[in-house]
Amino acid sequence: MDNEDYHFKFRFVILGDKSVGKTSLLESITQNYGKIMEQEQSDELNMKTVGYMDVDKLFKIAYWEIPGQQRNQDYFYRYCLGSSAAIYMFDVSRRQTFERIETWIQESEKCEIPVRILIGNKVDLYANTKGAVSKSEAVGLAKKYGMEYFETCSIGDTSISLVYDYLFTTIVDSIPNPPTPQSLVGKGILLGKRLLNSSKYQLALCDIASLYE
Ligand SMILES: Nc1nc2c(ncn2[C@@H]2O[C@H](COP(=O)(O)OP(=O)(O)OP(=O)(O)O)[C@@H](O)[C@H]2O)c(=O)[nH]1
Ligand SMILES: [Mg+2]
Repeated sequence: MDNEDYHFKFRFVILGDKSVGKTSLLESITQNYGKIMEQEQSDELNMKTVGYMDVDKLFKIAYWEIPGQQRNQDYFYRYCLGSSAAIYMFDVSRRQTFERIETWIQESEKCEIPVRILIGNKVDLYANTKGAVSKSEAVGLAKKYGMEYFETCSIGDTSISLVYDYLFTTIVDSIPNPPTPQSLVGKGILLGKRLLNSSKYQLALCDIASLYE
């Protein structure tokens, strides 16, 4: 597939303190949902792009993880800007990573990322950890920012599928029919050649245009 050969393209950004499990989540999702097309890793950004076929549509989905120790504000802002979804992640067994979540949310606030979720990861360590973050505390924080809350074990259990299904469905359901570039402003969703060049799409656009004649 060439760079533009898709119906829709969008990006997820994964944020949270060091060692909460962001890379593990990214690996888990990209291995299970789609085929890896591009990947690149540096001290400031870990990115993977997958091609994912859902029924008859080809999606190109980019996952950008900002490592927990990344502190360059310019880069941080640039990486978050234009994302369709933000995943804020903490480690339920380390309370300080939960306490820092509001800082991550506030630092990325001006990017106006339309879909945002909170993840409490490493729930497998929950039972053995004194002072672990309870589900009700985390749900309270998520509600404060209008987010859904998910508990995961990002080193591979089925909880990952709930996260993926929620994000994918929420974004895809927000795409109008037919999608025009104007109708997608602020959603971070791009239209690719597979859609733009299809005769069905061209016809749908003509139908809209005829409303204004
Ligand atoms: N027990 C347990 N360990 C986990 C889980 N998820 C990740 N880990 C472990 O936690 C450590 C850190 O995970 P990473 O995915 O590298 O964390 P990160 O958030 O990407 O860290 P930075 O990129 O440094 O900010 C690794 O040793 C993982 O194997 C989990 O759900 N449960
Ligand atoms: Mg990482």
